[in-house]
Amino acid sequence: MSILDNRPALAHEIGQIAEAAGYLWQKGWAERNGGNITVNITEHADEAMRAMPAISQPIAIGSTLPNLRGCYFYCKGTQKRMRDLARWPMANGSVIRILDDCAHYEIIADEPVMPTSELPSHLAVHNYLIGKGSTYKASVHTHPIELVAMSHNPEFLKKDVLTKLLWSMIPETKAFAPRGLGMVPYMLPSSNELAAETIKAIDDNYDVVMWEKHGVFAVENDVMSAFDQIDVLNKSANIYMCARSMGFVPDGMSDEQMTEISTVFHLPK
Ligand code: 2HA
Ligand code: ZN
Repeated sequence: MSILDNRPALAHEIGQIAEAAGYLWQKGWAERNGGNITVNITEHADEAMRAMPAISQPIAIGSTLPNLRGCYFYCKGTQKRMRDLARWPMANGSVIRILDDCAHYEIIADEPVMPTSELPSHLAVHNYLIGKGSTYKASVHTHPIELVAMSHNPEFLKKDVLTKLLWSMIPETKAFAPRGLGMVPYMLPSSNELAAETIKAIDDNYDVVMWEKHGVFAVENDVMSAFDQIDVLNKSANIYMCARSMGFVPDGMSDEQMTEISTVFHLPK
């Protein structure tokens, strides 16, 4: 018995999460238990699902998130591996229900797998997105090698320096990661401070934010779109590093060429 039985739309959604998890592993961005994925699946919560008994005690979120009342999330499990989640999503993640106090959740399916250590950031961001009336339902945190390497250079941490550099490597990056890369200074993983700074960066009009010397956090309509934004940004980082390792500083597209892309594709920046 699985919550996915007779729920083809939900099963498809979880299948997409599993597929994305496999890509994160294949790309080398998900060592051991690295990274996490949460998706707001409230739209799939039918009456039977809402009536399902909890299979855990109520667990404190660590903050009160008023917009999450009655919401349901699929969450990767803490200490679980992306490469395992790719094959067995319901043994390496679980579905949680936010309780009416908006400060606790309970696990409802399939197994009592405790959610990701980065749950404070993920849930705080979902709370923020709902409050804004956003269509975004998915958040992905991962450790993309080239982007994390670039975050070790203080010059790249200044606002939009890295965004501009990455956009200038290949036209698609600006078209498909059109808000660029926000920056969050180094903070303790899993902390509420990291959650608050992540929201600030997303609110500053970024879909993907860099957690300095750690990884990236992306939000999008669905998990594949979140993955794609990280993928195109990291592709640019890889092109930059390839050029540097061939011994030259890449030219980059000109400001005029990048403005043209924004005009032709009606991009937000
Ligand atoms: O879930 O990546 O940031 C493991 C992590 C924590
Ligand atoms: Zn991490």
